[in-house]
Amino acid sequence: MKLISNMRLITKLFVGCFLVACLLGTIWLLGNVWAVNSARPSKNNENKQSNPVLARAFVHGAPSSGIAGVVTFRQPQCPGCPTPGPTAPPTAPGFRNFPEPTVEIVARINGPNGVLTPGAHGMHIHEVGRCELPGFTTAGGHFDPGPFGSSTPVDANHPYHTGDVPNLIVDATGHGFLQHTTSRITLSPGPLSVFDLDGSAVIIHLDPDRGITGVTGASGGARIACGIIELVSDNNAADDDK
Ligand SMILES: [Cu+2]
Repeated sequence: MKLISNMRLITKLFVGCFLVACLLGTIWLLGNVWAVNSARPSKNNENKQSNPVLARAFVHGAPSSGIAGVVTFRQPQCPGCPTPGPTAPPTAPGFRNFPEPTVEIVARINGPNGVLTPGAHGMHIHEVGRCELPGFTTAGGHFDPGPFGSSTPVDANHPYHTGDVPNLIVDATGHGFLQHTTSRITLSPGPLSVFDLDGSAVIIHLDPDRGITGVTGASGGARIACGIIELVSDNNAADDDK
């Protein structure tokens, strides 16, 4: 009789321990699932932080020139940039910091040998998104919203315009290439955005940009190709051009 009683007690203890172990295991499992889900950013946040802002310009010379190509612009989202807001001491209540995203520019421009000659060609972002012949003068001067803000005469603030970038380098077979990263412009809205009221354009020049101030023609001379900068809504479409 005593043996049976002991057996029942042992069985009860065993079942009790088993139930407690199951309960603790379930709590541990639920805790881990919650922790993993909390650490994973939601799909919306992920896209918001990783999707760059993209733009491109299809560049063409005069119809008979054979010059054509594309310039892509890529501005990573800037979650770490300072948020615009009052940061100055009380003596300057209007002062604000602006985010400083960078924009990667990749240009691939091709042309017949002898037209797009081997060597350096001035390339800039110009202040108006219009490319009309003859001479593409409708693109205006170099994009330069500030702080100096002087596109005319071009030599006065060159090579410090906001839209000044290094030369396009053309090889012996007529393939021109430039890769450059700048913090002078933005694709997103703001005081340095290339998407202001009249837009912006890329101009390729006949001669090299000598990168000096106050010398007429030193920024590249005649304009041989032009492309209007357009925002790209489909990220994949811009990737195809890279
Ligand atoms: Cu120019």
